[in-house]
Amino acid sequence: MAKHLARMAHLTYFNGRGRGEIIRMMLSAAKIPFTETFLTERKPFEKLIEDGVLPFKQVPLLRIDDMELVQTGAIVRYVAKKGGMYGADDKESALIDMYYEGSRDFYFHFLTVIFMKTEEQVIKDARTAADDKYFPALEKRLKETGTGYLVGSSLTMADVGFLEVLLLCVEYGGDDFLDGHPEVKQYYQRLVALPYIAEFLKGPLRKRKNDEQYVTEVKRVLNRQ
Ligand SMILES: N[C@@H](CCC(=O)N[C@@H](CS)C(=O)NCC(=O)O)C(=O)O
Repeated sequence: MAKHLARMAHLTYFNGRGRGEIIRMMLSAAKIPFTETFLTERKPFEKLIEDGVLPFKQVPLLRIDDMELVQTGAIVRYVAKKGGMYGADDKESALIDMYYEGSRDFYFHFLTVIFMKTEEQVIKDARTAADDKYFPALEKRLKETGTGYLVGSSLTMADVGFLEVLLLCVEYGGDDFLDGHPEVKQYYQRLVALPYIAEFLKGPLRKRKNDEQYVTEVKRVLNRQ
């Protein structure tokens, strides 16, 4: 029992999605068990800074394999490597990075919902970006691979990155958000049906949409008005 717990990862972030959700999704896809600490007050955040575990005074923080990792991209890549989701060689890894980074640009539309933009603005901007850039890119790439995945023939961090955003497109924009893009819709439906993804999505690790309470907590922790 103790040995198992020692190997567990531990995520410190807010009790919401933000930059933490991709880490939760990746840990779940990599089948790495983890526990969480939610920052809801300023003091525990300051304590982490005083303890020297947040070099950039930022979260998320993932404790894993005797390391204290910050920077979402570094964390996601480490988990991807452990979970066999970072390609078979350097070229595949580079392509995975390329699509993953594209998914982050797309995701950025949703990151600040309620903090800086209304849901309506976010849906409108995401719709424009999806039609202009991201859905055509996904369609082209999925045709090229023909495997149902963006790189290679199994799930990688690039797919998890896009899945995170597609979930938000549907959640915020409605079930018909993907209707004009059958390949993207099929891709999305196949990914959400993967057993470990389906389990994550219906379980307690999946965090709720941004709401006023979440925004207030984050601002309190970060000392922002
Ligand atoms: N590049 C970093 C950005 C992390 C970041 O901005 N975290 C926010 C919370 S979502 C934070 O801790 N901000 C505090 C600050 O920048 O002072 C990453 O991707 O992890």
